[in-house]
Amino acid sequence: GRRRHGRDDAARGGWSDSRAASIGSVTHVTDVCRWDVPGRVNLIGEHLDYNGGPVLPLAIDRSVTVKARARDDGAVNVWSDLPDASKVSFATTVQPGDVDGWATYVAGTIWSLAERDLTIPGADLVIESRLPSGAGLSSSAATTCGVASALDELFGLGLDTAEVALVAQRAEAGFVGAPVGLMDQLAVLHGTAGHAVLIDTAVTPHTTRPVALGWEADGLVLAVIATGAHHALADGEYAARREECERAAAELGLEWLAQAGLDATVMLADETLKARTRHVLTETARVRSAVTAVGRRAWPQLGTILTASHASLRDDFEVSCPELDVAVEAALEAGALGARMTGGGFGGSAIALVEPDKVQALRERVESRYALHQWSRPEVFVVHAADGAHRVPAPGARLDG
Ligand code: GAF
Repeated sequence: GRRRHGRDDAARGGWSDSRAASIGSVTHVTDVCRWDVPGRVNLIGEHLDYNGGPVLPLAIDRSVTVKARARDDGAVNVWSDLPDASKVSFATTVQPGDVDGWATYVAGTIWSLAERDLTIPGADLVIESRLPSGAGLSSSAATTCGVASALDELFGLGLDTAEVALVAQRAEAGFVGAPVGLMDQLAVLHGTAGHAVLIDTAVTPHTTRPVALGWEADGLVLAVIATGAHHALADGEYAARREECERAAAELGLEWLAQAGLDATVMLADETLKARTRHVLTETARVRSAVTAVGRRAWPQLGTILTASHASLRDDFEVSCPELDVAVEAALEAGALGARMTGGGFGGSAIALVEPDKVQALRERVESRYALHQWSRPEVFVVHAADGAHRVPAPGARLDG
């Protein structure tokens, strides 16, 4: 990978027992380290990362910082600056179900490393977040990738970026219980300032390519509308969508649903599977059109594509909710070129491509529509495409190389 985690290749080797053993004897390269990992918004390509389709997320300029210090007593202590979060402690041999709440993502990452025979000797961790949590901006991927990156550096685990992403994904799937794809992890690891990350999820390992975003030079910004809504059904429904897509692909005799031809919907009898497949196929086409529109700086066209994506997620994939629909409608009424929900759905955030001098009108419009419904006040802010995960020199840290 472009960015090496831990030590150089000579010190790496495979996932061998001998390496696991060397971790037990604490061959760490630093005592203290600090990693900064951004959140993400997905520009387009929703619910495609587990269907072998293309996705186009960007890392944003709001991040999670993970500070880590090595221990050698088999204990992990975690502090966070989240409101009401008190210190959480557990053993490095933590198992699913042992920890709940905000620290699940941290414990899950340590469990996920152990599942790879990388049981750490112990750590003190501090998680500081400038990402609204539960806003669908991937504070979870930022946390899991940040913890994995920091522990990799502390103990010289030799993980490359692709392995960090897999460790983080397994933490969510096997410990937290959300069977997510790899989009969020790859976005927060591979993002670069001013670019989105085009990810091809049809190939293993997924390939990534930066796509330059020129809208700011042309007088536009990307606004986020954090709805504040988080519908409890989200996790069960996410797994249900995955399962429906797998069923549709199996009926069509395909490995990935995104590979289906345009006639696929005709070949499926079940109306629900037809609609899910229609979303996957039209969304796949929209990602390709969006990449072309971005390349040509055809912003009104990009806006139209974003709004069409929302309609498809609302009507065919059925993962939107009233708060997201109203946010999108209000953004369009305020003059946005396009708007859509972003991320898994059932709450979280919407994005809108809009002129900077219309952002305030957009905010007011969304707020007044929300007030009418007696929903809590949404947060509207502009985001810029930012660099992915990176280490920050920590004061007092002994850094090698
Ligand atoms: C969530 C998941 F974590 C991603 O993997 C992706 O499937 C997304 O929902 C939907 O596009 O963010």
